Amino acid sequence: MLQGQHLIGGKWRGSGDAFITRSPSNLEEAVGQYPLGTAEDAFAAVDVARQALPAWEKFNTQGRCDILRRVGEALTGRAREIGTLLAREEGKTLREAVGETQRAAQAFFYYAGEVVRHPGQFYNSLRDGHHVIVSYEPVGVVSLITPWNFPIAIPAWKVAGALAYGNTCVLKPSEFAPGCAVMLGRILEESGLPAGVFNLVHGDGRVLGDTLVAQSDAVSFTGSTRTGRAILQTAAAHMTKVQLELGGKNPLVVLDDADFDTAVEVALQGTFGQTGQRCTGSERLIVTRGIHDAFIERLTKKVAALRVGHALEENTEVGPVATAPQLEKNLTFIARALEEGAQLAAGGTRLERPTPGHYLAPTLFVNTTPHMQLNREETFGPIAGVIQVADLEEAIAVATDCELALSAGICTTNIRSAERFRRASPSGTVMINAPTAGIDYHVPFGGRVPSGYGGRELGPASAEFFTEIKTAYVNHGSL
Ligand code: TXE
Repeated sequence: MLQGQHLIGGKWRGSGDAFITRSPSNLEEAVGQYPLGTAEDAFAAVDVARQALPAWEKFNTQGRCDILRRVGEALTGRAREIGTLLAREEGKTLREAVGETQRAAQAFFYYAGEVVRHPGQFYNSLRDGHHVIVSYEPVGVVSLITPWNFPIAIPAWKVAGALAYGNTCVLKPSEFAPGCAVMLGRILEESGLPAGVFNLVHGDGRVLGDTLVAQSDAVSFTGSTRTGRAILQTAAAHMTKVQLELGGKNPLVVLDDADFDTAVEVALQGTFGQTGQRCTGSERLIVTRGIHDAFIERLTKKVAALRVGHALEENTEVGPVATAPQLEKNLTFIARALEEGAQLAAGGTRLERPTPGHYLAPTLFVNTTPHMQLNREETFGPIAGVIQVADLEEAIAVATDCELALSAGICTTNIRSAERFRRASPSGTVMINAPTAGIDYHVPFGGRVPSGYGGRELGPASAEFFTEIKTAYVNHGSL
């Protein structure tokens, strides 16, 4: 069992109350033990991060780049080991978990490059004998609060971004899957990161959150919209800079002229990949009349054939649901959908496997309407509902009639329809003939309120969040 600890000021520590994580593939298997952090731990972590800030801000540029690159190399080299821990603790398949670790490594490589591409501008001034320099300085101490569904990729891209632009940070990983964050902390240390630049605290976000948000200069959060709102309130009271990546209820439109095989595959991947536990997962399948029957027939067969099982078994295509509350939530959505008259085409029940776990059959509902709970609130599981519509215009109306606006997709071979959809969608991410989930690290990612708040993550957008602008007027006199 992994013995995780807080990492505060270069010291691994943690005594007192502890919590244990269990594998959702086998609830009899304990995966890790971690200290249950207190507000004092959070305070201490922010404090040492603040002390480490002046030296890290001035740290040699090549040296900082080298450290991030070494972290990327270590994550690559240890992808299977870390992926195995991830799959055991969170429940996604080993293939998905190793892929996620490799993606985490790529984020470090990208940000290693960003260190030397650090932005800045030079302007001629309006005044004779002056010029203007615009520079981008670290925000300061950044708290990074992360969810369980991507327990290495999301911490990696937030930490790498924060460090690349000269910030120090405190990571608070999800209490459901903190093991990868411990591995990341060890790797950062081994890669030569000075003590106090990266700190790690474990525990209940409701206990640690207020201190982290109030004491830090900025907070970057990924998680539920509800928690995001709570963080925003605390941040507002303390004027902490804030970035929130929140939930989605992502529509995938399939038009009559879609390439049939592509559309089925896009729906299958977008909905059931990573056990459907992605903020960008397709949760509403909006299908036009002409293709509808054939599409749901093929999709139903594919969904029913998905192999659900232990995350570490080679043949498993869909792992267990990650947490007990999440399984409960999924089952509640299924029961409510049935009550509201949705027709079950596949799944809908828990599954028994040789080991006791949170196994749920991938679930597809057909004949659903836009007003059912299933189509209005984020389910965050291997569940989707199909809504039949007449044409592109009705598809757009249904797709956009939703508060959440993170990701949206369309399958069509008509470039005009694709472009009409791209423009009409309020979502921060639009996918054409590709699953609504699956993002690149070098371009901005995020959604509009209430799916996101305070600027995008990744790509050039992260420089905006992790830096503060300084505009300097230089009077050098006439030359
Ligand atoms: O999220 P929480 P949960 C959605 C998804 C899921 C639901 C609940 O719909 O069913 O959220 O998941 C920390 N101040 N998403 O309960 O509570 C917490 O410790 C500061 C979508 O796991 O938002 C954890 O580290 N922090 C999402 C992190 O916030 C607090 C991914 C996320 O937990 C806090 C995950 C507080 N008051 C869930 N309370 C996505 N956008 O991908 C909790 N935390």
